[in-house]
Parts: sequence; C-alpha cells; structure tokens
Amino acid sequence: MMDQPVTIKALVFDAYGTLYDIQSVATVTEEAFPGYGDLITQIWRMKQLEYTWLRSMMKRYEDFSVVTRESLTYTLKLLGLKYDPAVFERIMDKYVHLDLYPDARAALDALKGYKLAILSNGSSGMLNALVENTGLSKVLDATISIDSVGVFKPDPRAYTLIESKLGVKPSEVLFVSSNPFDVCGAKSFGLNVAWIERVTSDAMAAEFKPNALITPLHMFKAIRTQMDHLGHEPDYRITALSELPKVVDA
Ligand code: LAC
Repeated sequence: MMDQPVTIKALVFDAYGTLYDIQSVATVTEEAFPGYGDLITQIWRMKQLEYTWLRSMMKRYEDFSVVTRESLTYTLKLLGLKYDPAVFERIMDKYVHLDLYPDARAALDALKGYKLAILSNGSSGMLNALVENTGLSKVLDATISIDSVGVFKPDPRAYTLIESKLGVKPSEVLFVSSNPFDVCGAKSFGLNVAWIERVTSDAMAAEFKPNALITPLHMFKAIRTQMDHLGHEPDYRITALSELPKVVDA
C-alpha cells in the first residue's frame, strides 16, 4: 500500500483489457473462421503486444493500427487461413467497436469530479473512434494516445504524457490497468497504480488441473493476466472497476 496519503486528482485508464474487453473480438474471429475464433483471438493479441515491444526496442515505431494489422496477418498466415480483404477489414473493425466491460460505464460515472482519461498504446484514430462509438467521449476529459511520443508503454516516455496532457503530477494520478506489463511500467515510472485483477490467481490456478483441457484462452490468461515478477507491485489490487471510488475516497 502507499506509504503516505496522497490526494488523487486524476484517474487514468489503460484501454484494451481494462475498460474494453479485448476478448470481445472472439465473436468476429469465430464468425469469419468457424472453429478458429479462440486461436486467432489469443495469438493475435499476444503478437500485437509483442510487436509493440519489439518495435519500441528496434526504434521502428509504427502506430498501433499498423501493429494490429501486422499481428492479425501473422496469425491468419500461421494458421493457413485464406481470406479476402473484406473479411480482414471486418475483423479489424471490431477494434473500434469493442465491448466495454459491464462495470466500466458505471464506475466512470461514479468518479465524476476527478479528471478521467485514457492513456493507451492505441493510435489516436483507433482510440477516438472507439471512445466515440461506445459513448465514453461524454465522460472522459482526455483520450491520450502514445502516438505523440512514438514509443509504446511500458517505456517511461509514454507515461510522461499524463502530466503533459492533463497537467496533473504523477503523485496525483491513480493509473488503472489490468495489464501486468503496464502496471509494472506505470509503477516503475512513479504513478500510483491500481491493478484490476480480472483473473485472480486462485481462479487461474483452479483452471490448471492435471490433464485439464488447456485452450488458447487458458494460455493467454497464464501469460498475460498474472502479475509479472519485475520488482514492481501495484499499490492496489481490485477485482472490479466499481471498487475505484472506495480506493480514491479512502
Ligand atoms: C493499451 C493496451 C496496451 O490500451 O492494452 O494501451
């Protein structure tokens, strides 16, 4: 927990996996390629994140729409799936119509009075369309893309955008993410961080019984939803966004 009380002025949210359910692409991937939906959904997301990190390290930034397309191409190719451009575009289009987590809207409404923003690796174009299509533009003060620094989270330069765009010091920010790599990056940078543990460690362990059928979703959860061992722990662990008012008003 935090060493001393701080006054939180802004809550800044990661987008994909935190406010928006990235698994909701499974409906379109399954519809486009029956029987492959889960495989495509998980490989695509794992590669997409990997490409953000590789591009940052290679200093070959391309925005998240490019990364998302390249990782989808990788996935369909490895599975030997043939497709026409319209099918590809239909799958991509889900990225600007992702499902909000059921608890997202009510939690944001309950936090009125704080500055509320998204800081995401998404490109400005993708994020603005998503926020508009899902009605969040009315409740958010800012939708911040890392586009303007040309490097993806968890690079510290990405997190500097909160202060430069919102005018709020890192010590006055509660950053909220479900993505362990993002929690570690934000904490390492110096933000207060709440981790939304969408898959608790008990629930995770319960899914891995001897000889249990392990699906691509299980592997995704094992690799991308549990806290990483990078020497940084979140200040708060929550299991629903509805717990946030209690965290900041405490
Ligand atoms: C984001 C991805 C990393 O929204 O989840 O930044």
